[in-house]
Amino acid sequence: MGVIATYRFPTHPDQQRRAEQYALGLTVGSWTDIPHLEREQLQKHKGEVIAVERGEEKDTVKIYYPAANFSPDIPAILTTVYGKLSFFEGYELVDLTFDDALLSHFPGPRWGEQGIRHQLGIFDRPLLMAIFKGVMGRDLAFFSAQLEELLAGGIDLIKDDEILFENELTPFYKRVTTAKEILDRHYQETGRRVLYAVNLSGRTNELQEKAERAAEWGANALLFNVHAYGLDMLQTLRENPNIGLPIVAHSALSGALAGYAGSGYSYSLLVGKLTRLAGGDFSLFPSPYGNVAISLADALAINQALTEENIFAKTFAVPSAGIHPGLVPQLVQDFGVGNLVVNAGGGIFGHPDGPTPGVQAFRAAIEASVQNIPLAEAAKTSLPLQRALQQWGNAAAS
Ligand code: 1AE
Repeated sequence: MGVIATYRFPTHPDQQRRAEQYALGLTVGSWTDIPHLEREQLQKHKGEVIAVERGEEKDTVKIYYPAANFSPDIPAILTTVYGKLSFFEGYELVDLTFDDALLSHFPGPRWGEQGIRHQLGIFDRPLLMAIFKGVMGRDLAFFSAQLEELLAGGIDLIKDDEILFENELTPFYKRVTTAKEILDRHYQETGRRVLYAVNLSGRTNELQEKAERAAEWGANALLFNVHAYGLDMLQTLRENPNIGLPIVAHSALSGALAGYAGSGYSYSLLVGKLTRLAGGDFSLFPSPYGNVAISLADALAINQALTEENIFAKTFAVPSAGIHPGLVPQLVQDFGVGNLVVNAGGGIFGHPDGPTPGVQAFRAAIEASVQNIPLAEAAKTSLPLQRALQQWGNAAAS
């Protein structure tokens, strides 16, 4: 039982020997010989170089770490495989391969793509999520009015902005109970369930208690800034049966860990594979098209890690930032229909006629994209879409 870490190391003429030194140094070895250590006893702890592939700019190195070296949790595994190497310039950790025994220690999403679709009763199209914008400094009446407008347009999910924290005007528990009342009434009137992900924030030691209370008070989803707290905290929330809510894992701060070419983690490992393994039902990350962007290759690699077949449910991909209706065909082309959440803040609240037409424009763009109908064609029968395309353009046509 163990884990194989795949790295990209700066090229070196004798990479094999160097990698072997690292494999030993990161497991049983030290910077100097320690003669009294019993080598035989340490055999089962020894790291092993599995492969070295020479490249032009970087060499790919795979090292196997026996599970005897760590407890089966993300902090122990990451510290083992990358703790020291993370200080070396140009040393990237691109992937981790867990064997089945180790994988079984992790929960994966509680709900996942299928569980969420069953909750919402939507099976044949990407979901549409709105981000509350402009709530900071506003009160609950404003929050409620915004929520009503989104519901009137036909939204599927709504999340807090990740920068909305505990505050006097819209306190956490009041957001939960206010939203519950409105969403329950919406369900009674329309038969449509809608999820609202409230931002679970505060000190780490308060989070479980706060999330349990939120569930009791009627919250139906959580937003969580995973990388401000750590992946293990996401796992803790996921595993707590008294919480049991879908979790929208926001990738804020992951740019500092994965965003700089040539160093750190890969996005696919951090925001893809590990976020899924730890229990994110949704993984929200920058799309390749907007104002806060990552490369298309990175975004597709995240999506691959969220959806590839393994023992876990799939995690929804939520490529975000600067998304407007004119980008929907591109999103569907790149991420597919089944596992995609189209997510927008400004692209809904900045619609020239307001948030209700803002949502309607997206719904029309999603319907058209699923049926392969050009947006310009769909806009002939949807004024909200027509107005959105005038405002932000039609990426497919440019
Ligand atoms: C990648 C982060 C995107 C995000 O959190 C956010 O709030 C986006 O807002 P809009 O859609 O760009 O207005």
